[in-house]
Amino acid sequence: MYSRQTLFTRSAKNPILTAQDWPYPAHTVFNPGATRLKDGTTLLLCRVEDFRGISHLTVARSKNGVDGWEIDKVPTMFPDPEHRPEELWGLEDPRIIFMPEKERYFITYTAYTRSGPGVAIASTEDFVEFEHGGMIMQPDDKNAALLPRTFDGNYVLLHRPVTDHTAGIWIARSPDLINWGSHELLLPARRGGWWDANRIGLACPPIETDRGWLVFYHGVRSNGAGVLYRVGVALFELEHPDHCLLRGDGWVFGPVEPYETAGDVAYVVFPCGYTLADDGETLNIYYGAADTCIGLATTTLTKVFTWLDEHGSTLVGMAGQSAEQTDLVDQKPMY
Ligand code: BMA
Repeated sequence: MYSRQTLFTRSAKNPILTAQDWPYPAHTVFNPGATRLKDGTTLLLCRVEDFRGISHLTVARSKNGVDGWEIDKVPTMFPDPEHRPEELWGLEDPRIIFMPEKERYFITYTAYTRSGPGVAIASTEDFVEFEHGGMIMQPDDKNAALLPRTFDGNYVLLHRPVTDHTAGIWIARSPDLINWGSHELLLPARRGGWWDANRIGLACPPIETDRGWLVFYHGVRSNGAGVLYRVGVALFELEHPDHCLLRGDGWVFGPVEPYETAGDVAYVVFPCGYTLADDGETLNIYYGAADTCIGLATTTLTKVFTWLDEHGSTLVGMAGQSAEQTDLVDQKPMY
């Protein structure tokens, strides 16, 4: 049995990256997308906030994914509102996936437009040259990632529009990565006093495992002091990613350490990327801490599934369930 306290191990080097490590002036670095390149190098695409308050994205590479980071000397993806008006107020919170059939990495990121945040897409082979695909989801929308393959000829995107004052995770499909439709609510925020009531969003891109797509998501709790961002987990069917198999009840990771509880936005852990080690088991989660620096937390797939089997429910707050079902079931205490 794994408790929330032992499920993840924070790196002894945390925070693994801060603005002080940057080769050029930066206010904060946080919320990185992550991937492993073919040679095993860990690549983080970090959100860097400058002294205007506008964010861009910069690549950091490391052989072991923990230290020895080589950071691009200049911003890697910088807003270019003259050619891409959607990037007026910056680029934020990237998610990276590798699409084998296109042999390219796809990056979905928040483009901060005059009308609010929306989802934009870009692709690359080498994180040097990028092909920009423009906005794929209009404001207010964020926290999007593609699945790395097609289903019945369609690409699949998970994203988080704001609807009727709540925010949940939706699924959309596209034959060409340009036109998106067949929209469905995939995982709603719970209600009432839950840690993930009213506002949730995708954290890392979905992780393909033998048992299905493992989806880490963040839940936002508003309280008198501000907000509290924590991370939960759910599992979706491999061939039918719109079908939720299990949803964890409590959160699995939350702000505890000083660099997570103090900073520009206190009490925030915000993962946008993961890497899987060569053993196919060890899972590294890269996260923004307090909107100020970057942390690394490690677990294994076995630990997460053990936890999910113990704490997961098929009935709490899934799409298609009535309010009565979501409110009344599973009234067991959580430790
Ligand atoms: C969310 C996003 C994240 C940020 C978080 C906490 O809405 O904007 O970029 O880390 O809030 O401030």
